[in-house]
Amino acid sequence: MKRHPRNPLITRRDIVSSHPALRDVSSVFNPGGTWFEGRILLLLRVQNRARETLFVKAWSENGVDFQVQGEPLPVLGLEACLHRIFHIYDPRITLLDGIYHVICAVDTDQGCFLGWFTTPDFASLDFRGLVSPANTRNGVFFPEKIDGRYFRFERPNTVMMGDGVKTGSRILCSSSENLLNWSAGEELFSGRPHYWDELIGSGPPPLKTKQGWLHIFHGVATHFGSANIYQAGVSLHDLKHPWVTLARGKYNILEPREIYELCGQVPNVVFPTAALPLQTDSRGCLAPNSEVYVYYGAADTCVCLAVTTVQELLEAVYAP
Ligand code: BMA
Repeated sequence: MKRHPRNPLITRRDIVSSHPALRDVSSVFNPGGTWFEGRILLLLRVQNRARETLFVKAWSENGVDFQVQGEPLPVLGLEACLHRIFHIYDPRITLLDGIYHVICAVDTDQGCFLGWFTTPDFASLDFRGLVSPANTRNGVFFPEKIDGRYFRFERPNTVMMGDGVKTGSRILCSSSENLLNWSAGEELFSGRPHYWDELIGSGPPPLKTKQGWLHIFHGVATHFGSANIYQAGVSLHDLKHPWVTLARGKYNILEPREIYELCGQVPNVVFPTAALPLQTDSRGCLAPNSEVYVYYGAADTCVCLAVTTVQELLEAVYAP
C-alpha cells in the first residue's frame, strides 16, 4: 500500500472544540469509516488527557481533507449494559440492511466484549447489546447476508502477554440470524509464531470481490525485544463459505516506517480499521482496478491513509 503524502491526515491538533472533554486532547487514531451521503465519514477514536475515550465525526469529499466535528458523538442506551463500561473504541462500520452497524471493543469490569451499535444517520450511536463472549475484540460484520445468515469475523483474547495484557492469535468466523445471538466461531487461521503475524486480528470489514472476500488484518511480531510491531496484511475468503481461507499473504502490506508510525503513544503501530473502495461494479463487487482508501491509526497517536487497489491486494494475497 502507498502512504498518502499528506500523512498524518488527522492529528490531535485537528480536534478543535470548546467541549470540556475535547480541549487539547492527547491522541486521535483507529477510526471507523464508511461512505455516507456521497462523502467519506470517519468515526475518530479520540483520547483526552483524562485518558477517556470519545468518538468524534469527521467527513471529507475527497478522502484527504477532513472537516472534524467540534462535539463528541452521543452514545445512547448504555444504561442497558449490566457491566461497568470503561472504554468503547476501535469502531468498525458496515452498511447492512440500509442502516449503519458499528462494532466496537467495549472494556468493562467483566472484560472486553464486542459491542453492537446502530445509527441511520450518525447523529448518535444506539447501543444494541454486548454480542460476544468476554475477552473478544476486533469484530467486523460482513456487508451482506450469506445464505440467509449474518456473518462476522472476531478475535478471542486468549493469549496473556508478559505485561498482563490479553490479546489473541486466532481469527474466528461466526454467524447469526438476528445480529444479537452468534454461533460459536470457526477458525479462519491463526498466528504464525516467529513471523510478522504472531498475534492477529481483523482490520476493516471484508470487501467483496469476484475472487472472494478480501480481508485486511493486523499482525503483531512479538519477538523483537521489548517492541511489539503492529503491521497490516491481507487474506482472501470463499464468497459462500467465508470461514474458508483461499489464500493468505506471506508478506505484510504495511509496516511502521515513518516517524509518525514509529514514535507516539504506542510506538511501532499501524492499525487499519477502515477500507473504502472508490468504485464498485454493478453486482456490488469491487471493480478490479478500483482504488481502496485504507485508514489506519499510527502509533495510537494519529490517523493516516494508505492507498491501494483491488488488483494490488489480490496480488499481495498470492505473492510467492
Ligand atoms: C491493540 C488494540 C488497539 C491498539 C493496538 C496498539 O491491542 O488495543 O486499539 O491500537 O493494540 O496499541
